[in-house]
Amino acid sequence: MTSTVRAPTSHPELLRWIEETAALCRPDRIHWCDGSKAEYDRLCEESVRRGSFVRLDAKKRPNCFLVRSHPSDVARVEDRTFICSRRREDAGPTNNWTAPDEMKRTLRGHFDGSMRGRTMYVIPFSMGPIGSPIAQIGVEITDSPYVVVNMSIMTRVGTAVLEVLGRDGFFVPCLHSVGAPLAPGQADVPWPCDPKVKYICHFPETREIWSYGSGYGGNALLGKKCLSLRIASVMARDGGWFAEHMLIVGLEDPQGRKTYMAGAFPSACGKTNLAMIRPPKGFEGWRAYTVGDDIAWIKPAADGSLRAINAEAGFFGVAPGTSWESNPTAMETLRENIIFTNVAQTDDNDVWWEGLGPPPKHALDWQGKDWTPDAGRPAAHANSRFTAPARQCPSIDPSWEDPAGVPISAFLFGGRLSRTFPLVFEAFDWKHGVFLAATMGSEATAAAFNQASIRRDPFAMLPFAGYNMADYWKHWLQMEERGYRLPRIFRVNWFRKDDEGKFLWPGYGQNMRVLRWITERVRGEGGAVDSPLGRVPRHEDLCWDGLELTKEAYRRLVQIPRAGVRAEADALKSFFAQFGDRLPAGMEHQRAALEVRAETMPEVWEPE
Ligand code: SAT
Ligand code: MN
Repeated sequence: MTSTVRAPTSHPELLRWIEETAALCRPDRIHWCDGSKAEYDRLCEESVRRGSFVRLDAKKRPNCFLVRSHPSDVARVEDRTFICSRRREDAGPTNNWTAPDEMKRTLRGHFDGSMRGRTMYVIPFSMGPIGSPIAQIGVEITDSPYVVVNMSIMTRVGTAVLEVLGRDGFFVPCLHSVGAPLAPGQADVPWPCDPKVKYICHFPETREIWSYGSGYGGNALLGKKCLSLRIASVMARDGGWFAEHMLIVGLEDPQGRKTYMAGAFPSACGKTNLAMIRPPKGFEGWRAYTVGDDIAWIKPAADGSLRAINAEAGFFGVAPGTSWESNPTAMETLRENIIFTNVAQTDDNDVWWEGLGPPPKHALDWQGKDWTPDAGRPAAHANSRFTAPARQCPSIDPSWEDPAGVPISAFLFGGRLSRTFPLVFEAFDWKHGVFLAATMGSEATAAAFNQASIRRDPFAMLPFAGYNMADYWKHWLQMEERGYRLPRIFRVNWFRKDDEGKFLWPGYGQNMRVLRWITERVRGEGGAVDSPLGRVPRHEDLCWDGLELTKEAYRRLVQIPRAGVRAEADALKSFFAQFGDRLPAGMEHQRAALEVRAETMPEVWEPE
């Protein structure tokens, strides 16, 4: 039987939902999370005693824990992710769909008794600074202590949220169960989950989330992709704002002028690295500040500017590849108070992952098995993660918790493209920018010359838009008609290669040269020339202090072959066709205009 507790709220709708859910899931206990440090410490300690968490070395990693997931529960499950709108067309061709009533029936069957033998935690949380006009409140019910402590880092949890919610405030109900009930006397496992059945379901019209069977990251921390992107994208469409899969970074020049930009990149394109960029040699007097690395909520302000908040309070970053060379800011952030998931454990009780530095002679791999460098398998899972409080990031922006948000001057969209697409180019106008963002993507395979097929990831939102992608583009296009001071739109590509397959651009901190040009463009200062794809800087338009990059090397970074442009305009035909008559006419106009530019351009376009 569920033992009763005094609820710290008198919100009738919330109380009714808790009661109903407890009756369905039948937990042994209910715990209302207050978000305190004492609660966090106690849950971690209990998890260590149960064998779910490993406490890392107190000197090397103070207050840090390592968690190993079930080997099958290591990433988001897109094929088990559903947008359950009333009408199938509203979910669109890029989402899985099931009718809401039917899905609820199925889910009730799985949630029935799913929390037996466990504690049901109630987590009131705010996405964005508590009380900010851009923030939203959610309440997650979960039977996973791992979820509770991760949510405490990634969001703002606790009593202060309930105070803002009051008696009749709006909240998004987020129901989660790992789907592993315990029979009386049955021993628990370190990472309970349902290895066979998983459902990550969104009900956009009623703004609800139900997640069953997984304990991992984006499947279980429901404030993140589920609320902040899939549900919030629908709320943003309805309310005239943007909920985006974007980092936010602020650049300060030596005169103290600050420019904020928001950027969307598909996974594995260095989003967290860019959010934490450090100015390179030659950029003395410049500073870069981090506002967020994954989710930006952007609303028009009274003065017509677009203002953005980081919806989150922490970083859930990919560990492999993070090092003192690639991202020293992240490395400093990871010193204490971190939850590591699925990385390797060294013999001195610290962590290690591929790309961190020389491998240890011996370690335990992400599944806790003995590992040596000649094991023939990675020590850390490729999707192993760190959960880190944003406030301890050394580059965190002084305004990162400003309830009014920071003003956005530029949008960046990037992918991983070895050919055709220059290092950076600016859209001709807003409509063209929306087209560039809608058609971005990364190479699926680096096949023969100009043949590599591009896996499209519009706005880096393909798995995260909670409604028809074509309607999402329409929403972006319509923003132009409302008279706001809209940011300029840029495409970037750090991944251009030469014919031998070598990267042409050093990347990482050197990307600051591109960001600096963008700050100049938005102030009306930086130079550029028109190309068939957009406005491209010439060699002399970028600052080269501290880096030797010859005019010839630069030429190869930005030149555009006609065959590549033709192939792009052609490939977009079938990409757009899947949206049928939901495709906004403006998108096809842009595609056709690109086709025309391909026909009139030289064999190879170059900036001079
Ligand atoms: O697992 S998360 O969705 O939180 C992270 C990611 O896959 O981008
Ligand atoms: Mn992400």
